[in-house]
Amino acid sequence: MKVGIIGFARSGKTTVFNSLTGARAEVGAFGSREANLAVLKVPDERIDRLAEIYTPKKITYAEFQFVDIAPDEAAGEEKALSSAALTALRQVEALVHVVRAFANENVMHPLGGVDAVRDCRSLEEEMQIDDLIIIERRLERMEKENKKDRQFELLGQCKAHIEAGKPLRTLELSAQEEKEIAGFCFLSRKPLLLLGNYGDEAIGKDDPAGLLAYAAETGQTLVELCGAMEMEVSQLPEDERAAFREELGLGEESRTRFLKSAYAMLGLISFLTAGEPEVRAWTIRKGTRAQDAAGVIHSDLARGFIRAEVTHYDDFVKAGSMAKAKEAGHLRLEGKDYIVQDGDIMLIRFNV
Ligand SMILES: Nc1nc2c(ncn2[C@@H]2O[C@H](COP(=O)(O)OP(=O)(O)O)[C@@H](O)[C@H]2O)c(=O)[nH]1
Ligand SMILES: [Mg+2]
Repeated sequence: MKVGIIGFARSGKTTVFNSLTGARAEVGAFGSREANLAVLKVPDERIDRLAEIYTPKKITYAEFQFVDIAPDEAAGEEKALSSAALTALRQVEALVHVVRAFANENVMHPLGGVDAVRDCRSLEEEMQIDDLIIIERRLERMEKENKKDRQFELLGQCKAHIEAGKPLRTLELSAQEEKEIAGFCFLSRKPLLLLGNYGDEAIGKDDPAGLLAYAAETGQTLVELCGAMEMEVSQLPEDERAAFREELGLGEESRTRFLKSAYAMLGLISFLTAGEPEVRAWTIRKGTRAQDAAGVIHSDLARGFIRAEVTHYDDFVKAGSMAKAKEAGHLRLEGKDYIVQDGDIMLIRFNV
């Protein structure tokens, strides 16, 4: 899962990037030209337990890849997204908007004062305008070529939706229609998670920046955290973190809260594979067929799919071993249309 971190200059994008991934990218950086890239391994007790049982050569957790796009000085700061950023973001599967909600006189906000809800609306507008430009350009060309097919109609529908002030992610489309516009990689159609970046003065207060109300009104998901403090804690030795969190009143680890919200919002689940060579978690969307899940492991497995041998993790752990789970009748043979469930341990039989 590839996630792009977006937001206005100095909203704390790099700070949040560091606190979620444990990276040490330069904060307050202006001269950096390179995007920051890091991977967040998804903690998973099931993988830990399977690794104890199988003692595999390799253990692989599910991963979120984060990209914190480099600021573009030439582009100015009134906009959150430069044209270079807009292009880079087309490749990501989901967006995290880091919204500044902290006060700090030494850190200037590009739009003047701190106003978290205004920032949310402005950034939505930027993405929608960019999508609209792409749509209008295409529609114009189609008109010229007199190509008024289904896509023409569909793009017209997208245009009307944006002109009504709404992001494309709230437009209901059939799976077929979704496929037809996928190639445009519309930014306002990508799942977006709001990440409120609060100062320590916000701890214990109820919705100090109005973001919770905004998220409720727009049907979005909000994760609240104190970026600067989280980043400090994330850079402490692991065994000291819990005590500091407690002392600072930070609550549950921000990574865990972020991941829970992200999985729920994106409709993600994990299936597992286990053996001597590797114990591994694979991330898929809810509702994925066994054959498509096999394709996440390797395209050969999807192409030559015969069947999946499936044991649910809970049954496996209760039984104690795969042999015992099988004896107890917990090993199922499933065909290509089986809908994979969270925690399924899968062995794909294939032939190419
Ligand atoms: N007080 C406070 N300052 C923060 C917080 N998050 C970021 N900052 C400061 O804001 C400035 C910009 O942060 P940075 O992460 O580089 O923002 P970016 O431009 O969005 O990547 C830095 O000076 C940070 O120390 C926060 O939660 N509280
Ligand atoms: Mg930065």
